[in-house]
Amino acid sequence: MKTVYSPRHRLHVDNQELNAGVITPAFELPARVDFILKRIAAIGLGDVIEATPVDAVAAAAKVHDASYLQFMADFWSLWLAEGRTSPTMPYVWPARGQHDIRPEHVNGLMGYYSFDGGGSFVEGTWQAVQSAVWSAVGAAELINGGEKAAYALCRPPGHHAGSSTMGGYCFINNAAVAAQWFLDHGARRVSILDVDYHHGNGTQEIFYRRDDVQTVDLHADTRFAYPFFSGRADEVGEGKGEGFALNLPMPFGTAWDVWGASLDEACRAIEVFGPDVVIVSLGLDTFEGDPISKFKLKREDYPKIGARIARLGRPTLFVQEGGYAVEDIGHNAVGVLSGFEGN
Ligand code: SP5
Ligand code: ZN
Repeated sequence: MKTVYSPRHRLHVDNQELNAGVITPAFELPARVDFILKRIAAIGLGDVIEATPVDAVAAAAKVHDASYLQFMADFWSLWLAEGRTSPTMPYVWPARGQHDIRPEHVNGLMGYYSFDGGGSFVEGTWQAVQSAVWSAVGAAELINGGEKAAYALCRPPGHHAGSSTMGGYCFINNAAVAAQWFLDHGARRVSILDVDYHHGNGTQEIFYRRDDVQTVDLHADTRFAYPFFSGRADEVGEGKGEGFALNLPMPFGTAWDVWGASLDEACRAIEVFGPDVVIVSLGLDTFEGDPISKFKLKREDYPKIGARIARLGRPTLFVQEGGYAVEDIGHNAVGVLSGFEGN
């Protein structure tokens, strides 16, 4: 399987996050990509191709609001204009009883275009974000060119990014951009299978009223786990999208017995939908050693994920999402991919 990635991901670095009342370095680090690339080379998974620049804004504008993309493009100059150069994150949001009105000042705009403080910006963030779209589109092109599968090693990740909101380390929803790209290049139906520990709230929101993209999501029960405000089992889509969203929440402590059974249920729903392409939002934060998550998957479980997805028998695009056990992420991510390939 070929991998597409851009070294520009590295420009998104030295981010911070607010964790239990304390500002700490973000868990989402450039080294995640290094460990994955190292493992790809170690097992000889296949070629690693540097992503070719494409018009990321044009591709993203098909699933995101233009004003949201413009805000992210402008962010660093707005920040500099305030005399600031340090990494930043949003800190104020419109909540119940307030109004959905767009402020003018950059501090307010950050909140307007986010749902949490995870949209942490540094000088190179927007360049890195665009390069992740290059990777997603480049890998999708490989599949349309006849590859049975491809891996978009995107960073920053994307599945929490909604049509006009960043958060959860995500800015542009790479998997959603790829899904729309496939639809615009011959596919009639696309399934997005999200195996990240966290509910892919952004992906679900983008496609919630649509019947051409099915979203299937395995995640920690959001009554107790981030992102808290979506991902319940009774969220099934709306309007003509009703029946095209499937949520499979699981309790803290879930290990392969239960998780694997949910994956099987997810795959059966995908078989019923009958997509032309499957996109896997590939998070590895289900791992027992993940520092921010509470599932118990083991290293040997990851190839089984790939093998089950392969049995769908569809062209498959893997898009990198979360996973914060940095030294294990290579084994776990590449475990899924090699399991898919049957070795
Ligand atoms: C793409 C992705 O996986 N995003 C995850 C974003 C999670 N952000 C909030 C997590 C807060 C977890 N706090 C854990 C503290 C551990 N000491
Ligand atoms: Zn996650």
